[in-house]
Amino acid sequence: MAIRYELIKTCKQTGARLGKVHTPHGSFDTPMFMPVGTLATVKTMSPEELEQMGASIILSNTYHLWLRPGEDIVEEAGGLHSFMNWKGSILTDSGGFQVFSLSDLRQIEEEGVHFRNHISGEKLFLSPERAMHIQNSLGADIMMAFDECPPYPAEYDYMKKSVERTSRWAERCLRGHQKPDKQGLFGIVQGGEYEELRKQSASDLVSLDFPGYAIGGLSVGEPKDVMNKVLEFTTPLLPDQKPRYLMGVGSPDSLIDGSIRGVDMFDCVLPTRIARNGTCMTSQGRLVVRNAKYARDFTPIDHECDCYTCRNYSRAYIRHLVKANETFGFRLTTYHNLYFLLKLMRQVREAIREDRLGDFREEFFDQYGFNKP
Ligand code: PRF
Ligand code: ZN
Repeated sequence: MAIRYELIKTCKQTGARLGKVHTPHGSFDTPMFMPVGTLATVKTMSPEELEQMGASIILSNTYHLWLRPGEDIVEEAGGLHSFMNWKGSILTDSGGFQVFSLSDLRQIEEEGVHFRNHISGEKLFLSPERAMHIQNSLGADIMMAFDECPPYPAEYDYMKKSVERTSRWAERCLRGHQKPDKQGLFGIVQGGEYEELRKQSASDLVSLDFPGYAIGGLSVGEPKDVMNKVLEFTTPLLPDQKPRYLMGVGSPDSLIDGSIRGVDMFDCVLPTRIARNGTCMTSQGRLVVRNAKYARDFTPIDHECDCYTCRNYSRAYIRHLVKANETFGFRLTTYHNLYFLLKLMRQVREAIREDRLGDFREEFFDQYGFNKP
């Protein structure tokens, strides 16, 4: 088995899990946030910088690397780790979600999905077998099953058909996976907001015995309380001894609320994407550094932060760089945002260890401004 999960303890105050995931490229502590490196790079960051800020696992995308440069080139380089010079763990998403969110003219059939390349317009086809073949070539430590992530809201009858197809696809993924000793394949629970369908999906996938499980189909436009409810009834359906990954979620409040509901892994483009338009996450809430009020503000982005950016540069300087479209400005905001979330997860783990994640949540939400009316 390529992936092993070690449950260290649960928080007495909240039930959140402290654990460790062991992969062929090292171990990482959970709950953990995974920076997103869609095209085999976490935009503007070097692997050394990622390592220095405390990242131990990053995410990349089957769909994008298949289209360019092509998985055969990555394989010829010796796999994604050596291609991009990242020594830590890597997880690749299967392409399912990206096909649904990026391409037009898609047509879903039992066999797979027909769609058009979002760059060239060329006609393409992705199936469970192809997604496995590509991910085996990329060689990430964790690969994801090929699933359908329906939009929110979706009718119960459509969702039921979709969940059943996703379960059949999951079985095909397991059969198509060529390197189970080197790469762990996670199943993805779907079912939207419907408890019955989440139950069906989880029970189908758990019976297939994946080394880990993801919860998909959330953060697709539903209100936060819906996401929290779905997590509350979904995580107890998953085995205690396997890691759980909530896909595409990375706002600070959701990282805490997901951890409280038993989630171990998260990823999101949010910190890196907003950094590139000059928005920073801080202990006092979001800060838009482009704002005129920072023109003569020579204090750091976040006075509570000890990252490279905050130790060395001012809001005024970063504002100037970002407004002038200088690459270094985007590097500084990206570094800070990723550091902020990785540090938040360290604090979450520490709070679980000390059985006080509920108290930590209250303090953090008060400061960040989530508790304001
Ligand atoms: N499925 C896959 N990738 C995903 C999702 C999903 O449901 C989501 C949903 N937020 C993000 N990324 N395969
Ligand atoms: Zn900082």
